[in-house]
Amino acid sequence: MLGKKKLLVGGLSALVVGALLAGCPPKKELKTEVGTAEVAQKVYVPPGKYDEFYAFLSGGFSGQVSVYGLPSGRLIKIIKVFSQDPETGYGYTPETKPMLMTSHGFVPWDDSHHPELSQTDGVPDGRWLFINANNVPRIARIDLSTFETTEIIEIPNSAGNHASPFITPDSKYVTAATRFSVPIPQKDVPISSYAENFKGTLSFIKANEPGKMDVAFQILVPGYDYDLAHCGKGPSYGWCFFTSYNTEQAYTLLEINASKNDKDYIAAVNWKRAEECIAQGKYQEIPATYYHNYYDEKKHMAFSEVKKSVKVIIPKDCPGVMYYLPTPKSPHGVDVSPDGEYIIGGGKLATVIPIHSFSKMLKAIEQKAFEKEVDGIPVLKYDAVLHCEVPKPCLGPLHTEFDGKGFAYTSCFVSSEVVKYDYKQCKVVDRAPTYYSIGHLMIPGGDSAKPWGKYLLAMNKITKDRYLPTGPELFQSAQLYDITGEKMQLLLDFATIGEPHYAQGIPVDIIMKNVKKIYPLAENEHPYAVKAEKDARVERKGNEVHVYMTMIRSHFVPDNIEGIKVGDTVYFHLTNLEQDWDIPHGFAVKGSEDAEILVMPGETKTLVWKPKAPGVYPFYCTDFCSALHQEMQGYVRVSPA
Ligand code: CUK
Ligand code: CUA
Repeated sequence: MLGKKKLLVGGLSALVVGALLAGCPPKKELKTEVGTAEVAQKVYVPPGKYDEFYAFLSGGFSGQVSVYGLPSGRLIKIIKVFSQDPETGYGYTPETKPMLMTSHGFVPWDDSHHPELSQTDGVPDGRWLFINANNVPRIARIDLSTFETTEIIEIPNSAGNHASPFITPDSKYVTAATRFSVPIPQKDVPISSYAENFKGTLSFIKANEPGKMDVAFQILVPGYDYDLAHCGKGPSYGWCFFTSYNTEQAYTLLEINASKNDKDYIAAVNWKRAEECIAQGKYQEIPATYYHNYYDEKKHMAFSEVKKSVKVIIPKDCPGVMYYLPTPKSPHGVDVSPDGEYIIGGGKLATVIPIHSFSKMLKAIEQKAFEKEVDGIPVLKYDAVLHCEVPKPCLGPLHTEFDGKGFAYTSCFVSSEVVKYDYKQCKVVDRAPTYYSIGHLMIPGGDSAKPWGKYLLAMNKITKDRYLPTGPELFQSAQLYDITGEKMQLLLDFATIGEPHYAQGIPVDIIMKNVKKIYPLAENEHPYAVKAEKDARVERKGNEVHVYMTMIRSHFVPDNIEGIKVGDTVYFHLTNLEQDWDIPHGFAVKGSEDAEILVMPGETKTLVWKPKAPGVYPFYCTDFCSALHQEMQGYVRVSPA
């Protein structure tokens, strides 16, 4: 069907594909499983009933996070993170604009790949969700009591923050790393001086105190490309693992030039050792400008602070801080089993799935089973750290999740399937096709110490014929599988927002018990809040006019505003006096160059407006809030300057 083989391998050179195809099992005919009443029942959530799991999917190039219920696949929320959102005013209002400040100025967009839930004792705890920005390296914290972004830290000395934000089991740190090696610190050099001038950094970001995210330290590493990460747990607590491809150090035509080496690396970083080196002063404090933005929930206002330097560890000054584990071949994902012992690499171009053993790694370090050293970083012997290679698993293995019952599930992009195997015995036990070309997969808790191994979500890169045609642009496709039986069973397709790379899932009760329903008006400390209609007013300060306005079903106070002149800047500060769940009011004024704003119960938000010509302009509530919503409106009169 679909000329599928051509479609899937189109991006790889014939040589590589030839090598890949040799030694792999014959691909079985892919066919859509026909829905049955039994399958339908497994995903049917009756009207008015809740799903079992929240699923948080990254928005990829939409820069946001989308929230779905599983197993229904119902979209229940879009969380605004790295992109402006005209629906609510996020990134437009003066209250939220500081969230998107960076050392490059105001950046209204990014590319978000990996959501990661906070953990306690290695188990997702539902307090926060972290997510990376790939383009301007940043990590955001989302507060899961409000589903709002409350903090964004920029990562200095980095480019392409991809191996991020993978978390330690106690939520002490989240990781960040350079996908693109660059001159560190940045300088103007020929690109051909890559080998000599380009470096990478692996960063550890303090994550366990809301409002206090910061770069704890960075490790300066050879100029490879660092792709993904996962941190150790249980016996491997204190370590994080990062895939490192392009050990060829190619800087042009990477498709060919970065695919030459038979093995690249997984970097094993001992962050406890790094902490010791920091405590002993074995680091360099180097100048670096980066932003930390945070949202004060009582002031309903974001603030930015600029940081000026960062602690950098040079591996040769801190022996034992990291090792390289040879790993075939251009590894993409790296995933750690729930018990913390097995480290699985997904070599995009590999014909096996290598599984490293953490205990063997420790032994190899003790016995100095080194193949060589790179910039003071020992490269361990492959055979000394390898638990096994899963033979002939699939084509193009990328990412792995676990079900907590001894099985690993790896996504395979090229052969477009999920392969299930016993990772201790290294034996494939099942495979299921995906439609089409899976990237990440997700099992709720599947990268934690305690997976809830009931469903598996495949996030596919190519949709093709899965939905009704919508012109050249198609949404991407997610597919839900039941993994409770011996064989995986496809249950459901649903469309996604942007390009979901990774996702996280968690039982709904863990989140639901903390969810807030309103912002208490009494606690509102916004400097322009008004808590009663009698305090609503208009104040002029030179060319600035501040309108302290209230909204409640179904009117604004004041609703007739005069005395505005062309050349003024008008600040409409709207406080929603409601204290009922799910009664937001909106505000839009004719001709505003900004978005509308949507104000939650008890919240204050500001719309800035610069009228350009005399006249009378209407404003209105944009959110249908009562039977008299259509009456919720007013006028502003603008006179000549
Ligand atoms: S990446 Cu997209 S499929 Cu950015 Cu984690 Cu692997
Ligand atoms: Cu308020 Cu519609």
